[in-house]
Order: sequence, then C-alpha cells, then structure tokens
Amino acid sequence: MVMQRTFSIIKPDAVKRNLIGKIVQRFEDNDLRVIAAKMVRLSTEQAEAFYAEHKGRDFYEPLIAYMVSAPIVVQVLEGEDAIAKNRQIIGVTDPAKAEPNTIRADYALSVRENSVHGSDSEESAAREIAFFFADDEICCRD
Ligand code: DAT
Ligand code: MG
Repeated sequence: MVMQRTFSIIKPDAVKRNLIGKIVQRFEDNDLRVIAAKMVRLSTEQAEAFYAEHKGRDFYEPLIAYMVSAPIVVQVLEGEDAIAKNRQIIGVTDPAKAEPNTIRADYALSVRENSVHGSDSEESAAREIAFFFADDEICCRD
C-alpha cells in the first residue's frame, strides 16, 4: 500500500441537491482525508480543458454544458491507495451498472449527471490536482 493523492469533483447535480456532506462522509468513512477543497463555478473554457480527452465524443458538448450549469466542489483526497480506492467508492460511470453502496449507485441521476469525478491514474491525478490547486493550497499532514 502506498500513500497517494487523488482529485475529486462533487458535480453540479450533487451540489444542487445538497449532497456535499453525504459525499464527503463516504470519503472520510473510507479513510480518505480531504487535504484541499474549494467551491468553483467552471467557465466553458475550463470545462473544455479539463475534459479535453473526450473532445469529439458525442457526449462531450452536453457534458461541458452540464459541468458549467452550477457550482462544483473540487478536492484533493489523500490516503492509502487513494486513486483506486476513490474509484471504488464512486462506482462505474453508469449508475445503473455501479456496485451497490457506491456514490453513483446511491446518488447519481444518469450517466452524465453522475454526481462525482475521480482521477483514474497517477498521471491524471497529478494533472487534475495541478489544474485546480496551487501547491500552497494543499495542506500537509501533521
Ligand atoms: P468517469 O467519470 O467514470 O471517469 P469518463 O472519463 O469515461 O467516466 O467520462 C467522463 C464523464 O463524461 C462521465 O463521468 C460522464 C460523461 N460521460 C461518459 N460517457 C458518457 C455517455 N455514454 N453518455 C453521457 N455522458 C457520458
Ligand atoms: Mg474519467
């Protein structure tokens, strides 16, 4: 097991339905620690840059419109094996296929409005953390 950092978004559908606390509770219950957090409203340019890997897919334009439709909460989570653990807690992209007791199975509205984002690799975690946070916005463990 290795100590890792991963990047998380509580997406517009969850923020609008007042689910921030319930979602953060899932992270904390699974020994992931919030070491940076802020609420932001993405610009279209930011959303397009964040999801650049999906540009050209048929779901891309509605994904961007959805991601700018309301504020989001961006966080850095730290813990043992945090990247894979967070993806497990979240569940697969389609909430209808997500494992029971995952965030998406319990809260997501649809494949697009699926409540949370979690980095899928060390490379994307590093890129996504740097996209939203300066080094001095991330708190060190004591
Ligand atoms: P994940 O968020 O599980 O890593 P992804 O990286 O493949 O999934 O896609 C990013 C987001 O794009 C996903 O959370 C929701 C949206 N999306 C993906 N596939 C979709 C589809 N077939 N229809 C609608 N939205 C989709
Ligand atoms: Mg992804």
